[in-house]
Amino acid sequence: MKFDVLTLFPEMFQAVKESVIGKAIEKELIDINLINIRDFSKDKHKKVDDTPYGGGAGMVMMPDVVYDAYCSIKDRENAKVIYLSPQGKTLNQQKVESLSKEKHIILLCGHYEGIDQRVIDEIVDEEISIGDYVLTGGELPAMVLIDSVSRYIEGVLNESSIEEESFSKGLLEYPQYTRPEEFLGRTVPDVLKSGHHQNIEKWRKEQAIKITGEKRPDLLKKFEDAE
Ligand code: 4FV
Repeated sequence: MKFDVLTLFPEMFQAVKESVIGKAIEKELIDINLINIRDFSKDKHKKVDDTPYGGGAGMVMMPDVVYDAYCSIKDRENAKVIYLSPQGKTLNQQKVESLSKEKHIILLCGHYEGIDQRVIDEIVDEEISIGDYVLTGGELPAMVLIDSVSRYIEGVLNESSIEEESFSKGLLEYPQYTRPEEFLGRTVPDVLKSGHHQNIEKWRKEQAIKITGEKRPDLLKKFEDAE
């Protein structure tokens, strides 16, 4: 999986190059290529934004600078171009799983009040939001997408952990425990120490349904409707 990222703050992406994703990059299972949009400003002051037509607060990213940065990406035609914005469909596990089947994704990160609509209309295939709140830029949403999608790439995680994890079955995760056996007077549920795998499986499913019902009844309804 190849990610090309169009951003004004490439240094922010160091965060996504740690731990599991970092190892996946080393193993060349995923490739993250960062393109600094400011490098494509023809202005001597490297200007990338300007005041909005029609007035109003804030600045807007200029279409030509963004477009030139986009045109620097080889084989961009076969890539899926995603603009991270509050106007997009909200990212969820199903969307993550379907994106993980793409070979090449280009992520466009906005800043300020956003990007001139004309370049969005010209190059963007899909808008995705990570939630109904306003951030200072699209970089964090882009990293959320890279992290969540990369976990589905063959070899990034061991198979079982993907199958097992929450949301992939539509339910929240069951509670987890590890040593020490006693902590602040709190113990581990006996069934988990029983070695009886069917009983453990049964307890975990019951817990996942109970917790989903308590914390996300909307998800439980979807799960039961799908059952
Ligand atoms: C956002 C979100 C988000 C809006 C203006 C960047 C900011 C600024 N992106 N999910 N929520 N973007 O708030 O994806 O340009």
